[in-house]
Amino acid sequence: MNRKISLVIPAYKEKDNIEPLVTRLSAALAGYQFEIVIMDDNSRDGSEELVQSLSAQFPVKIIVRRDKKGLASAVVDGFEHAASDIIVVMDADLQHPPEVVPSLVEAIYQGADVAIGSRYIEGGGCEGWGVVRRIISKGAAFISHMFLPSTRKIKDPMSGFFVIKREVVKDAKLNPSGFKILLEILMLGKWKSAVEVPFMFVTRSRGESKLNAKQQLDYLKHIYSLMQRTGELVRLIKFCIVGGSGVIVNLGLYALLTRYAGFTSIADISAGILSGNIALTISIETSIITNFILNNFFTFSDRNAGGIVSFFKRLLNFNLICLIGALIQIGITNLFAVVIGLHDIISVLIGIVVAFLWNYLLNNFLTWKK
Ligand SMILES: Nc1nc2c(ncn2[C@@H]2O[C@H](COP(=O)(O)OP(=O)(O)OP(=O)(O)O)[C@@H](O)[C@H]2O)c(=O)[nH]1
Ligand SMILES: [Mg+2]
Repeated sequence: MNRKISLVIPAYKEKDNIEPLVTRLSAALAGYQFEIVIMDDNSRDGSEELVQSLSAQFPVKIIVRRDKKGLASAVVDGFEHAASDIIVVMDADLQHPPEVVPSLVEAIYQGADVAIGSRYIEGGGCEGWGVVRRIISKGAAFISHMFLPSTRKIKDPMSGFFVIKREVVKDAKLNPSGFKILLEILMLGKWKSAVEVPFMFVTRSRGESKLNAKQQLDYLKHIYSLMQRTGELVRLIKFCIVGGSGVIVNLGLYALLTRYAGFTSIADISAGILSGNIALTISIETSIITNFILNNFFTFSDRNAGGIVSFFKRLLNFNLICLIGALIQIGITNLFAVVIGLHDIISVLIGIVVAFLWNYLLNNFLTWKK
């Protein structure tokens, strides 16, 4: 592998940051062979002229796209303008300290396919962030871990500061409208090992932030689009279908047992409550087992490796999660119907939705681990 490095840096109206960025990068990367590619979206703030004059002294160039297409698309386009097999992606506003770049690059030299500047591992952090921004950011990482399995091993999958080998993205169909480019790469790129290196996301001292509420909402759209493109949405739908089949098994078996197999109806109090409840328990447990088998061989057929022991371990896990799910459903339904006083049918529905999410996420995360 060629050891030369290309730095792809999306920039929009970052004129005041460009000179200190280029100087600090050049100092940090003395001893490395590198080029800096600034991907500008028609800032018209003098960035272009500035980079042209800096290029006499530093290995830097600026690509100006005349119609602004956004951050992620600037990075994807930047891959085409970068000449090396090792590509660094970082912001132009100095929130990603240039001095951390060498340790990320070294991680790649040592064999990692992706090296990520991480705010969420020991030694990393975010300078000057309030509680709200911290919660939003952690919440966003949590959502990604829950719904996008390939990001689970990464503590900071939304970082904009990372290094990749070119082959990771060579054949990947990246959607440049997504805002979080690293998420795209982790979900659609070809990689085996990823390493996180801590860094402090420092406060911006010049220029203005382009992050707004709309982009935070777009993040959810991005997650949805990635679920669609990677088959995770189909998995969720399969889980729903299996859940529906479980309702039929549960109801059907209960009806069979109480109508044709001698068990008494649960409503028939004169016959005692034992018989009806045994029928109910048998039918609930049977539906849990049929749901497990269908999920194991249909919904999670790509994650059911291992012998008979792991099969039964998964069955036990699934069973426990579903039982806790049922308790949660009862609790939530009571909370809304009894404590809050909502209509009973709506309360039951809310209970179903919460229990469904619980079952899906926990089983996706624990029973059929990726
Ligand atoms: N080419 C290009 N670059 C962009 C665009 N939007 C943002 N950027 C650059 O992408 C980087 C990150 O954007 P910021 O606005 O700093 O977002 P952030 O760092 O997540 O948020 P803050 O902490 O508020 O700064 C910066 O270098 C921006 O200049 C865009 O539309 N096109
Ligand atoms: Mg920034």
